[in-house]
Amino acid sequence: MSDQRDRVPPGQRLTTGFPVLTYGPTPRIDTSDWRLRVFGLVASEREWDWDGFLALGSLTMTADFHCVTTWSRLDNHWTGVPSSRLVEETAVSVEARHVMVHCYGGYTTNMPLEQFASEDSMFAHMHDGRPLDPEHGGPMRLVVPRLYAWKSAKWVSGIEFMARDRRGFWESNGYSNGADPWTEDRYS
Ligand SMILES: Nc1nc2c(c(=O)[nH]1)N[C@H]1C(S)=C(S)[C@@H](COP(=O)(O)O)O[C@H]1N2
Ligand SMILES: [Mo]
Repeated sequence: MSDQRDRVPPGQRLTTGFPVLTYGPTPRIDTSDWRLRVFGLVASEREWDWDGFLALGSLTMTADFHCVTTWSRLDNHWTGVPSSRLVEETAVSVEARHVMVHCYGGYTTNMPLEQFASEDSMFAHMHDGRPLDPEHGGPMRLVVPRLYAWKSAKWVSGIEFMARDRRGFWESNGYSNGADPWTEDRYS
């Protein structure tokens, strides 16, 4: 196992708690009402319901979580569907290079398709062995451990594939577009 210090990006401090960072109210979505819509540069739009989406295959990954406000939480156990599975199941146009993630409540965040589909990126419905609390994005959130946590969209409702980049909520309100914690790409 690598030294814990090697896993804390510059300017970050460790927390063992799990702070809640939300802009605006917490949406409450029952799993029976939950839908995930896939649209944009795809051969045909698609919508998954809860059971259909989980049938893509759930697994548990361990990942660190770095918030731009300087707290990091190591060794989170996330259970859910790898983002790469969604990409495999979708006829994505070869022109698609970027993704916009849409959420219940209106939050958005953007990232390159490559980051979205990276091997440690996933749709998580459990954290540390328990169903994800609404405050932390339950019933389903995105987790993109390689980027600052504002890219880990809570209450995810849609994935839009795009040829050109567009900025999401925080990316249009002072945070960086790239969000690499290792280069401290925090603000723009
Ligand atoms: N929909 C939505 N997703 C969101 C946010 C938000 O306000 N709305 N906040 C982001 C930010 S800034 C961070 S640090 C993480 C925090 O996740 P947590 O509240 O589970 O710790 O969620 C991200 N995802
Ligand atoms: Mo954050």
